[in-house]
Amino acid sequence: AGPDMQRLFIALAPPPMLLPSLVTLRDQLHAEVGGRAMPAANLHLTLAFLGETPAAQVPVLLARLATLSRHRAHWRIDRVGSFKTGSPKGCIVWAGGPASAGLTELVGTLWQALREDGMAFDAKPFVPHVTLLRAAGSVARTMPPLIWPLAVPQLYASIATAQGPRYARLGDP
Ligand code: 2AM
Repeated sequence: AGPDMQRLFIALAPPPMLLPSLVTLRDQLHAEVGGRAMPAANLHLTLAFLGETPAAQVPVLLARLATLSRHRAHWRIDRVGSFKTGSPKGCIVWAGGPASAGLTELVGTLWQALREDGMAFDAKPFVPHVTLLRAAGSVARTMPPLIWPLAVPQLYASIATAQGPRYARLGDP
């Protein structure tokens, strides 16, 4: 990291209508399995993780994202689960569900655009999830579905603060 590098990722912010449901779910899970609750402003669905990236690439990324068309598709959150992190502190607890055809297409288009622009990103298979807790216990169950209308992906920078990372949306008016 350096002053000319930024920790970047591309994500969808939750539709405002879904945010209260996600926060309620987060709080229920927090009461069950503990850990650190993600602040509501940090909730997102990551589509591509770029990591430390030269700040000079930010305008290129914003211009590229502006060319992506709005998808008329949806994604369905129908379960909660957890990932082991390898740290002894516990799991990441998330809400998610299988990628819909529309979400798979959106991610495919985005990854192809990033490759055409020569952007480096983490190309591990896409597992759509919204992280709700960190350093928590494990959980796995289905839940009443939440329908998430897909929108245009946004560029985020992860900014370290004393209270933990804050995710800033770049290019917002
Ligand atoms: P996570 O919530 O499951 O940790 C910012 O760190 C966002 O990028 C988070 O949504 C994080 O997922 C995601 N991400 C994907 N790949 C990552 C990686 N290799 N390192 C860190 N975060 C990654």
